[in-house]
Amino acid sequence: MRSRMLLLVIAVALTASVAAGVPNATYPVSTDAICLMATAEPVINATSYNITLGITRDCITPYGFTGEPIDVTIDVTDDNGASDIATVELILSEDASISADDTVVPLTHVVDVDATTATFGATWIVPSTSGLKHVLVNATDSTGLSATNKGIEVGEIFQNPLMGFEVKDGSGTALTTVSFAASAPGTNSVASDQNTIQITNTDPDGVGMRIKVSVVGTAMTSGANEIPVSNIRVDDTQLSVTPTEIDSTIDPLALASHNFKLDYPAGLVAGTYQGGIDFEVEAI
Ligand SMILES: [Ca+2]
Ligand SMILES: [Ca+2]
Repeated sequence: MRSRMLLLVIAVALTASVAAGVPNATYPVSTDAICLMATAEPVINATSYNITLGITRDCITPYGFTGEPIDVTIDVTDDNGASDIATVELILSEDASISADDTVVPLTHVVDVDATTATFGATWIVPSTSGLKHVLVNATDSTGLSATNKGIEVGEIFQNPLMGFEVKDGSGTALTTVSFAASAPGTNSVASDQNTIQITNTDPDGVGMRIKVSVVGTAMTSGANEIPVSNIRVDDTQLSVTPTEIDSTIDPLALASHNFKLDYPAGLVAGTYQGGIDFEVEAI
């Protein structure tokens, strides 16, 4: 103890001797402080929730089909610092509360927003199950504290919604046949007896699904004779043996009207000609 005191005195004496002979002197002293912050729970910033469908679609409820990716991000704040946030999870639940049968999607750190907030995200692949899922969020920090608003619902996702449509004839009966009035060879633009054909997008799950409609046709044959498929038109679009789009968009619960027409080829042999048409409907 005595020797340490002695060393101190020598040190001060040396400092004083360096300052001697100059008009200004600096005497450095270090500072320190410990800021004690109470342990704080994470807070989920529900309004920051963002969902991006792998296949962009207009919709009321975000939806996807099996195998499609859906990207989600959300911000979480912790007053102990963004690095104190330990886990962030998306919980997909049939009801509005967290339970054992829910699907848990771990989110990973994407970027720090500021000292206390970070963005977390994941790409989730739509599984083969169907139905509406509530999207809940949970977060914990390094001390195991759960978010103050653990389980908050930030949105909904519909997995594999039903696509629904009706094809009816002009009198509102389900369409089974498209027939054309008996005509002489070379008669063009013979309207179908079933016009105007009506296609309704029924959107059974109410997700706001829009649909696109294409038609595939076959030649109409009578024995060895045929009317080429390209002689059939929907509105002004010639059909073919591959899908031909006849309606690029039918809004949910909307009805679209289309007219089938046939050009009887010149020189066609008399007979009853039969073929087939498939309506192909796709969610867009
Ligand atoms: Ca904390
Ligand atoms: Ca649940």
